[in-house]
Amino acid sequence: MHISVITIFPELFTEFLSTSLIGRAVGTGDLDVSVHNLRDFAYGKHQTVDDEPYGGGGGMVMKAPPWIEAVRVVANDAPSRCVLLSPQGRRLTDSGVRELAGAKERLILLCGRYEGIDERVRVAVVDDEISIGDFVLSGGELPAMVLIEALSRQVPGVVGQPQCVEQDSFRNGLLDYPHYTRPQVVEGVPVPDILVSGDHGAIRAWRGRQAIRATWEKRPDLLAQAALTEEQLEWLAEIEREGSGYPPDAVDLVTQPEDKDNTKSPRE
Ligand code: 21W
Repeated sequence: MHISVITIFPELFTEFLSTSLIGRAVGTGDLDVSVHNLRDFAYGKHQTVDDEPYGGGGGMVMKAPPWIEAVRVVANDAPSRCVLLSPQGRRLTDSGVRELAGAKERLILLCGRYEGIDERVRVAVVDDEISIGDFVLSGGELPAMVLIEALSRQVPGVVGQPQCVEQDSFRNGLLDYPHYTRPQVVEGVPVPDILVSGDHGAIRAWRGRQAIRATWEKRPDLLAQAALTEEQLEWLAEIEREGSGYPPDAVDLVTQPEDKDNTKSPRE
């Protein structure tokens, strides 16, 4: 996978790209990320990349010509998909990540700063506009890193064991089951007996049921969307009967306005 980033803060990417999974994938050539300084495509003595907004108002707007020139040079006539990170974009999801990872072309990620980028950039070169969530950041650099990290997990060889990617939450529409490691008792809380039983069938079933329970408690909105097996539906029915009482009915969520932003605490 080939990714090119265009930003006025290329140095923000240096440590990120040399660390951990990403660094290894970049090292083996499974993933190739290049970072370009927008200022190198701005002309004039001061290589200005921003200017005052037409129509007035506060803040500065990023000028169109440096972006358009940068995308032209970086694409270099090869097929490419130009993605603008912006608060106005469609929200990034697991399926969106997989769709982008499957793209044949080079991905060119545009990271804006200031109040935004001249609208003509979008018209001229942008194929996709993506946000990482409904909260305000100061620029597209962190969102680009979020996207690169998510994409890199889809590249063969980046995540050690392929089943880790298969089992990722959201792939099956469920949250993860709880994890435990030594010591066996922490703050008076022991590891569930079943995990030290050596019964791998029982452990697999326990984890499957815990994943349903965790999703029911923390993200009932996901549960309402998930395609559950007969077995999972039975577990869900049991969990609801046992009920610690507090989570909303998963069934209610189908008809009630869902908590799209997951802002409610599990006890509400
Ligand atoms: C944030 C730029 C807010 C402009 C109306 C007029 C990229 C981002 C960004 C930024 C504004 C992403 C306003 C989640 C993000 C990003 C910088 C708008 C106020 N409203 N995903 N003016 N959140 N953010 N300024 O912020 O570039 S992806």
